[in-house]
Amino acid sequence: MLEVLNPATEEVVERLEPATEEDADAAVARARDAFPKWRAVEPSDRSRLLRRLADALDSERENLARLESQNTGKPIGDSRAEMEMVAETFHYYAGMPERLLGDTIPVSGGVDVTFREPLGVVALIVPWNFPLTIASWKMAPALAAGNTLVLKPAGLTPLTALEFERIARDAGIPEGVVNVVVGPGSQVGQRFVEHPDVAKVAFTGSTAVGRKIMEAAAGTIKRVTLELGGKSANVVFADADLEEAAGEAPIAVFGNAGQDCCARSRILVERSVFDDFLSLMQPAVENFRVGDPFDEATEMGPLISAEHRETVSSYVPDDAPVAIRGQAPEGSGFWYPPTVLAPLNNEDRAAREEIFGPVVAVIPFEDEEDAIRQANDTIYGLSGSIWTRNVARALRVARQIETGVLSVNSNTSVRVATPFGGMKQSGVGRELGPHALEYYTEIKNVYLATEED
Ligand code: TAP
Repeated sequence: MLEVLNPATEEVVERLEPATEEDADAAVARARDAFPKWRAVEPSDRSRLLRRLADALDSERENLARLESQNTGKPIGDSRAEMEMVAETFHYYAGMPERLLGDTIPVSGGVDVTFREPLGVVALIVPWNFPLTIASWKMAPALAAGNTLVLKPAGLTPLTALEFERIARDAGIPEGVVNVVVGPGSQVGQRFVEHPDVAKVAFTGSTAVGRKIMEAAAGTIKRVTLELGGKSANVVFADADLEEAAGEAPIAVFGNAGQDCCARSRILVERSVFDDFLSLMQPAVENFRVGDPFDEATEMGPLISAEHRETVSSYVPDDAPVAIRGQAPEGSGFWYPPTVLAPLNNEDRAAREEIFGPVVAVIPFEDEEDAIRQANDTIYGLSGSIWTRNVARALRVARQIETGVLSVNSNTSVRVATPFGGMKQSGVGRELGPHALEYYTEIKNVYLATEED
């Protein structure tokens, strides 16, 4: 029996029978049967159904947010913002079925046109850190393009995905189009990746599992998109608004208790302002409000599990240079305090590996060239920030940092209308914006001869 916990209290909130490989096969069969009917739904009708689903998600936002906070321990304010994004994502892609445009290409002797065809059954495998949000980034474009889907949430956080399946059914999405299967990744997830009737796998999770998925998908030449780990740099130049950069830096890495692929977990600071930056950051870290996810003032909840807390702690051995430490509750719950390690070297383990917890490495740099070199000295390339008042430098540096998304004088990474995804070992493909549709469709070229023989 799968016991679903509340990580803030360690209480069991739900017991579920985990699915088996046979259940995975049955879900793929339902999705395969539903595919010809779903792709044949007129684009305007598919739009209408997705809009109805988006409206239903809007009206269930509070219910979903409370469930997400209970299952992940994230602050209720964060969950509300996430559920707003889930509904917005469906509203955005509801407009897409009638906008899947093709080309007309000038050729001799006839007419040449392209179509964007759906792929078929797509398997979506998602992690526990933003359970329904990341699932929505995959489900909405997949459905808008005419695919049917099987969704495997993480075993630790299946509750909002199951609720989503009910909401989709009630909103009139036809039987078999959306299939949620809760079971272990090594069985259910693996089965989806190898299944001959699955056309594509869209995965978000660790780089280690991403590698396995890419390998296993080779057997059936499946399309694969991967959103993987990160070790993003927050680059602070001496000419930045230091107070703002230092005040914002904690939320950029302690938000979601650091369990965020976009966490700015390396702060690179120009050496001439290194000490000033740390002094300015200190009160923001010490006052970071860690505690009850249902207290409206809370900024950070617990980690997801006891096992994960062990992993995070291993990056802060007794002799680690802890420069600043925040507060965390004691007693039940998988708590860990916000922790700043400084000064660190970019070669140190805590600066190289994705910790996925509230631990940040602060590293000095000498000049622009050194900042770019250190920012790029990682296997990852997902997100990052640049803090400077010099616009020309901001653009120059942004073009040279090897990441899929970057922000200047801001910590944001994700918007519904803009492409999101990683370079290097942070992944393959893009989610969100119109770009995501490229990854849920295949281009078909049709030539029609018009000249008489
Ligand atoms: P993983 O351990 O990689 O798990 C992700 C999902 O894959 C879970 O549903 C898991 O199932 C499943 N899975 C595990 N082994 C599998 C296999 N052999 N075949 C198919 N599926 C398998 O990641 P996590 O610990 O949940 O999440 C943290 C990681 O996700 C971090 O590295 C983080 O950076 C990354 N992440 C990346 C992004 C983006 S957008 N780049 C966003 C969020 C998170 P079970 O857990 O149920 O067994």
